[in-house]
Formats: sequence, structure tokens, C-alpha cells
Amino acid sequence: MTHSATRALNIVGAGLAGSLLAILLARQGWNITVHERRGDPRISDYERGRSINLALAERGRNALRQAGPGVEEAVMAHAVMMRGRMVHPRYGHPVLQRYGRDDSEVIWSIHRRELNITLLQLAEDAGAQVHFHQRLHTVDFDAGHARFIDDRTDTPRDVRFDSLIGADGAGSALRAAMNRRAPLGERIEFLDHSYKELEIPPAADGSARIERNALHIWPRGRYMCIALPNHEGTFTVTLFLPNKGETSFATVTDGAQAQALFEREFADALPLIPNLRADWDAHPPGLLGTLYLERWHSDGRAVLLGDAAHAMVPFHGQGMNCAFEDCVALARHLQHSSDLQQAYAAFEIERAPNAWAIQQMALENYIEMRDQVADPAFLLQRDLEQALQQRWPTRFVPHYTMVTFLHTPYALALERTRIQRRILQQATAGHATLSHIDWSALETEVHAKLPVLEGAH
Ligand code: FAD
Ligand code: E1W
Repeated sequence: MTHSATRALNIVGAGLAGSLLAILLARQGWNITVHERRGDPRISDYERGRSINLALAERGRNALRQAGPGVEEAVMAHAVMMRGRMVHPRYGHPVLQRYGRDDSEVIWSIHRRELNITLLQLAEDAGAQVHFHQRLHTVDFDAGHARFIDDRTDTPRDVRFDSLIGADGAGSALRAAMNRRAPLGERIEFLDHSYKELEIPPAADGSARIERNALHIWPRGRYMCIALPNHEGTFTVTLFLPNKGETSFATVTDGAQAQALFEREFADALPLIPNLRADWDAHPPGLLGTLYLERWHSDGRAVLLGDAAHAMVPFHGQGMNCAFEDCVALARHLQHSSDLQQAYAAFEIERAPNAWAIQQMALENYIEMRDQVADPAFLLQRDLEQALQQRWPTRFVPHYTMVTFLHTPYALALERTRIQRRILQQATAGHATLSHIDWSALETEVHAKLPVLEGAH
């Protein structure tokens, strides 16, 4: 079904999802206005000094591709390839565990601010109007007015709307407004761990001080550090630590104590982070949690997507990738239905089970990251997983591959992961090697339980 080009939508939030959605919808002929709380990142000094980065995987790239010519290319121009996780044990040398079978199965480190700028520019080029310094304050759904406030001057501005799309992140103001009108069944489960971001600058000659094409992990049981590369030879380090307990944000409260923690637990990383004390004291720990909603839309008047609808813990590196898939799905439903309420309902039905699945897998991956990558039983299961993939590559597809390198819907990936994990655990229980494996029995089991997976090769 087609719609007239005059149909208008207002997007709240010009972050990652808001700016990609603006490109998709503007290119489909919608009249798009975006309202963003912060200043224009192309001109403002907002967090200029800080480089925060994110892992972009195949799902996210695929969504960028759907947004039309030039989008994926513009983003990938700044991307740094990560071939695998470089695990830094407490003692001994770091080891690279490849993510995939070759360099076609890799992930990409992207600078958040550069990514946001690239998408914003393309959104404006596609005809979207973006208003900065516009913080959504309240919504009068019956009158069809949304009130925005410019925090520099405290000036309010009232905007007439037919329908609002909430891409305003985990603390969504639109969600709060919708929830006041009719409860969305909101539940937030905070993780009892938070995070802190630090920086590794380049060596004196400008080169990277640790392997550039990897995601670095320092697993330490109850906590861990990771580092992602930037293209200037710097790395952004993130420490994940419990909120309470012996080694926690409750006991490590200032830069000096953080330095002592790194001397003890992350000795090889410490000399790489010269500004540890100052970086530590500059920002409070970031909170982590999972947001569950029973409803993502209020009739045809408003709908949520990305973190506003389903914030998740970051341990699978999929929050943005999932938000980008949301954008493509919502744009598709809006194109195929002339009725907004129908489009929003169909969007929610398609995406909610998948969002829930990646939320669960992200929670599970924290344990795996901080703990099991150093556990011999887990390593044996991983060896078997690789052997099974080699024998039956279209049926036994490793969990990480389904989530990261394929477009397998998250809910299906979760279902197959559970089946595969049982097979791996049962076949390796009580053994230290794979020499006992009965391959023909496994073949029968794999063929019975795991149908050929679309996209696997
Ligand atoms: P956001 O990107 O948060 O954008 C929301 C926008 O709305 C912002 O621009 C904000 O200023 C604006 N806004 C907020 N309130 C208002 C208001 N009242 N009025 C107007 N505008 C408003 N994901 C990955 O895929 N890979 C990773 O490697 C990864 N690593 C992560 C690491 C950490 C430590 C964390 C915390 C998250 C990570 N994520 C990662 C998740 C990712 O950051 C989010 O899923 C993604 O940013 C969600 O996009 P979004 O557009 O929904 O929200
Ligand atoms: C990725 C913040 C973040 C981002 C990520 C990942 C992780 C651990 C974290 C998951 C992963 C890329 N992961 N890495 N290695 N095994 N699983 O793949 O984005 Cl903490």
C-alpha cells in the first residue's frame, strides 16, 4: 500500500536508532522531524575528548545496507576490524581466540560519535529535519501536543504531532509519558554490576600499544576489563565491576584505589592507561540493566524502539545492532500498512520476542566472558562446537556465529543455542579430551534436533 508524501512522523532522539530510522523513513517519502536533547555533535563540544566505541556486527551492517546506497560505506570508512577476542590471563601471554573461520567472520569497532555524525548527516541529506537542544518534557496525547525544552534557556516549545516515535534511549521520556497515559507494564532489572570507561593512548610513535585488530578481554571471575580499538591507535577500556562486596565500586571509590586494583588484577593493562586516576575520578560508574515492557506502543499515537523499548546489558555487543534491526522492521511495517496502529502492532509482534531473546543471551554472555573463557570444561565444549560445525556446517552453527555473523532471528538463535549447549555438555561431561566422542551417534542427534539453518554455510 502507498501513502501520500505529506504523511508526517516525529522521532524523539537523534542517537543511533533515531538517526538511522530518519534515513530509512525520509528515503521512503515520509516527512520526518527529529527532536534531540543534546546539541549538534557536528558543532558542539559535547564529550569531544572522550572516544567511546561500539562493536558493529553483521546484523547492524545489514540494517545499514537496507537504508540504501552509501550508508554502510560511509560508516565502514571509519571501522576497525576485530578478528577475535584477545584474552589476557592473570599470568602468561595474551592469546587470540578467533571469532569466526576466516576474515569474512569478524566484527568492527566504530566510534560512537563519528557513527552518530555520519547517520545524522545522511538523515538531513535525505530530507529529515533535525532540531537540537530539544528535550522531550511532556506529551498531551489527546490534544496531540508534545512539549520540548531547550535546557540552555529553559524555553519550552510545543509541537503538534500525529504520532511520536521514541528513539530516546534507556531513560526514555516518551516511554514515561506513554506509561502515564496507560501503563506499559514496565519492569527494569538492574544488574548488580556497573562500568567505568578508561583510555589507552597510542605509543610515542603513534602506533597501537596492543594488538589493534582484536577485542581485548581481561577475564577475572567476578569482574573483567575489555578494550576496543579506535582508528587513531587508541583503545577504549571498559571495566565491569560489582556494585557491592570485597572488590567493587563500594570499595574502589577513587583513582588511587583503582590504581591499586589494576596493580593487583590487571597488571599488564596498568602501564597502558597513564590517566587512570584522572579518568576514574572524572565520571561516575555507568549503570547496567534490562528493561522489559509488555507493550511498545500506545494505539497509533506513539511507539518505542531501540533501548527505549528493550535496553539490555552490553555483554553481547548487540544493543545497537538490535536497535538497527528494529529500525528496518518498523520502516517495513510502515511501508506496508496505511494504518499506524496496525503497523506499530505488527512491529511489536515481530520484534518483542527477538528483543527478549537477545536480552537473555546478553545476560548469559557476561558469565561466559568473565569466567568461562578460562574454564577447561568450557574450552573443551568450544573445541567440540568447532568440530561439529566443521562436520555439519549448515546444522550445527555456533551460538556466537548465529548472533554475530548471521541474520538468524534472535529468538531462533536462542532456541538452537539451548539445544546445542545440551548436546555439547552431554557429549563432553566427565572427559578432558574429545577422543571418546561417538561421531555417528552425534550425527543422528544433530540431524534429528537441528534442521538446516538459513544463511549457514
Ligand atoms: P541512544 O543511542 O542512547 O540514543 C538516544 C538518544 O535520545 C540520545 O541522542 C539522547 O540524547 C536522546 N534523548 C534522550 N532523552 C531525550 C529526551 N527527553 N528528548 C529528546 N532526546 C532525548 N551495542 C552494540 O551493538 N555493540 C556494542 O559494542 C555495545 N557496547 C556497549 C557498551 C556499553 C558500556 C553500553 C552501556 C552499551 C553498549 N551497547 C552496544 C548498546 C548501545 O549503546 C545501545 O543499544 C544503543 O546506543 C541504543 O541506541 P538508541 O538509539 O536506542 O539509544
Ligand atoms: C562482542 C561491551 C561489549 C561489546 C561486545 C562484546 C563484549 C563481550 C562486550 C561479545 C563477545 C562484541 N562482544 N566477545 N567475545 N565473546 N563474546 O562480540 O561486542 Cl563486554
